[in-house]
Amino acid sequence: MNKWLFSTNHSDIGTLYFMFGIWSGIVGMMLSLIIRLELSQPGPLMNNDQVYNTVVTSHALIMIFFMVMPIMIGGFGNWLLPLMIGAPDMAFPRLNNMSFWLLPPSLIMLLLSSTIESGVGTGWTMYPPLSSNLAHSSPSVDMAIFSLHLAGVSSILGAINFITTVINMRAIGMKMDQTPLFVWSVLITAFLLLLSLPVLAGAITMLLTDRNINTSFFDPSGGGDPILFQHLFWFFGHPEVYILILPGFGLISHIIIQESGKNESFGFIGMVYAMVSIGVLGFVVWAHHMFTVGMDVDTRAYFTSATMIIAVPTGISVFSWLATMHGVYKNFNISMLWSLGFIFLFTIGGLTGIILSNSSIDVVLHDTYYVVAHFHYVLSMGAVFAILAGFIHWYPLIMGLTLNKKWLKIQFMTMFLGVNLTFFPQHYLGLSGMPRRYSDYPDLYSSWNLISSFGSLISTLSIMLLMIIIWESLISKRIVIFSINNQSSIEWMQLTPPQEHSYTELPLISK
Ligand code: HAS
Ligand code: CU
Repeated sequence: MNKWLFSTNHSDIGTLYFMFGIWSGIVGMMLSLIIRLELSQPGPLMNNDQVYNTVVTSHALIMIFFMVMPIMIGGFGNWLLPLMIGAPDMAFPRLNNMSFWLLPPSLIMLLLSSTIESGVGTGWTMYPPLSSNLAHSSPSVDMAIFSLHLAGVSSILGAINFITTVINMRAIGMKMDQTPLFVWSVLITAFLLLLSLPVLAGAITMLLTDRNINTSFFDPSGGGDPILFQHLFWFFGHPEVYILILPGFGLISHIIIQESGKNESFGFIGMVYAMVSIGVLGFVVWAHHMFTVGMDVDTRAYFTSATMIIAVPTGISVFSWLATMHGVYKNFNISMLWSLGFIFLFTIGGLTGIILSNSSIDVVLHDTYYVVAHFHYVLSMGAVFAILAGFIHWYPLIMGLTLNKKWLKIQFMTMFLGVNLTFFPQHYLGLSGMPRRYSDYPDLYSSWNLISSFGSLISTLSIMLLMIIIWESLISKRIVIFSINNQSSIEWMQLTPPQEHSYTELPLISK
């Protein structure tokens, strides 16, 4: 008990983050099933639009703040970053413990917010006036705000910890241009967190005071402006989407380098500059989420152009991954399959992003399912594929056990099929005008919605298969031992323990 509650050890805290993220991921997945069930055919299912919107809001917030961020930054960051820079632990181990333990109360508050009247039906963007006290009069929105405060404090403290660790605790002689790409990606992500989260905290605190103590930051009748909230939110919100993907870039780079048998990425420095540019540019494009608020034409032209420029560094990353793979003709293993899936599907999501960045097109597509398709290609198939690639790739390091390869291949195939069936039709729904955050639709949209819901069932079954694969590995106890080869990459070989009790005695050389 004390080992986990008071842990100051980076890998134990990383394990806590993993377990927390996986648990939240299951909750988020169940919420998504409720959404797809409601939308599987026209007509009402739960017959309550406020509750439907609450489900949508919780799904988004849980997936973003309690699944992707804890697993990528908290889980992989804590496990891998100190190992990769040769540090004994994080710079502030007790702060690390606090970062993690702020999350469970935050998640509990978010879940409890749904039990007050009919919950937070605002969408994860929480725009006033919908989130103000007239449209949401119960304390549920206040609960969600406090939940985000806690999650924000947790992330800011984590970011301070990662930045300090990378700057001060690298092995002697390790210059920044010798620091691995995953470490770079987490460092850049930490800066994005540090600069963007306080703005979100400010915005939701202003919303809190508007709701409770009669300020009018976002209320025109008191001289305020609801558009101000959108600016503040998206000044956080757009960097946030790169926070969700950049650590994934780092994970994918490492997997591709290692599985291609190379020593380093094609264009290492280019990759670093690309990730830094994505991070910097990410702060000056936020209004592409607000093209419909009535902007003048020059502002629209600026935000369209600035947004499109991000395709350049992102393209540099994509082509560097492909170039790193060049010349490798061997059977692809499972983590490589996930990486290839990542590159292909993330690129599709990126290209629809470029389409949306055109302000005149976005006026038509904004708040339709086209946007939903775009961000699920970069998130459900970008961020989640990177997580699964990393999880399968480093599972032997983290658990000391191996997974069943044949089942993993089946699981990849079903997941690939499932997510594409779910989200590709949503492009068509969006292009023909189906709005997001609605619980019902005209018969016209039936077929694609049915296919989409069917796809979500396949993905869910695929994730359940992954849980069975993990369970199988835990009970079969196929132990691995590690050795460092002459190119200083870690290799492992598999041992089947002769007796049940002997497995814990084996030392893991690599740690
Ligand atoms: Fe996005 C909305 C534009 C990347 C996530 N995005 C969202 C939302 C989320 C999200 C969650 O401009 C919805 C938020 C909400 O709830 O309302 N996005 C972009 C652009 C990129 C981009 C230009 N998004 C991401 C990533 C995400 C993410 C990464 C998370 C992981 N996004 C938008 C816009 C909206 C938007 C609009 C608002 C829509 C609306 O109306 O609400 C870029 O970073 C993508 C760059 C990547 C590529 C692929 C690889 C590049 C190659 C180089 C060659 C390509 C070229 C382009 C030269 C481009 C291979 C040529 C163009 C062709 C069409 C062929
Ligand atoms: Cu954006």
